[in-house]
Amino acid sequence: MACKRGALIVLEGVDKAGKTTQCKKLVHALQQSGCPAEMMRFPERTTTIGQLISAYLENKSDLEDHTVHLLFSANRWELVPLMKKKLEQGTTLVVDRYAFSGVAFTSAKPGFCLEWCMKPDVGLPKPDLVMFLQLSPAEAALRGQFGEERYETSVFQRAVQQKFEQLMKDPSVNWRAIDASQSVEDVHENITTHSLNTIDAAENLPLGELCG
Ligand code: 2DT
Repeated sequence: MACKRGALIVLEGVDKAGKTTQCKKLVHALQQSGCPAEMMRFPERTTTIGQLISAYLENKSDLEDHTVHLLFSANRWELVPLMKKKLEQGTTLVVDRYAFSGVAFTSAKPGFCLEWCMKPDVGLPKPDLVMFLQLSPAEAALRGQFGEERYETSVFQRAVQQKFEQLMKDPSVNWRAIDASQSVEDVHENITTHSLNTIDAAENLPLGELCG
């Protein structure tokens, strides 16, 4: 009998919302409950393309805005064969940022529209669930200073948040808003419940593709 596929679960949100912590906790909880799960993140900085992106984010290099957008997308495409293989083998993938960050961050720059930004990611594996960790700019500020990387300013993060809000209106994507102002454990419980439901449902559904 063919094995049931894993689910593609994405966590998105602005900086300081706790995405990485929650991804790690979710993978651990799923594994503990006997469900094969692995974490991935985008950008995946270890590949050749990922290294170009990493240097850009660390302000060690400058790249033209369209170019870097396409590199972020290429970084996802280069991992698609691996993602599909794992999902087919029954492993659930918990992904820290995906195409939605790509669109939200680039379209927050002047001169970019959502439509153009979405095009390069059309056809990527579609997540079975995208959880958006919601945190107001005021609450984010209480969690400490932003880091040193490009994009880590409160003005830019506010613009990104607005773009995410626009993206969340897309009914073709299974969005769930998660209140990230709760305690780490409460957020974790909430996320785990949604994920387990999604993993059950995804077993019987084909993997979709992102549309424009
Ligand atoms: P972290 O490694 O701290 O998550 O920061 N970004 C991410 C984009 O601009 N486009 C993308 O496609 C993706 C996935 C968000 C990575 C930074 O890169 C931004 C923050």
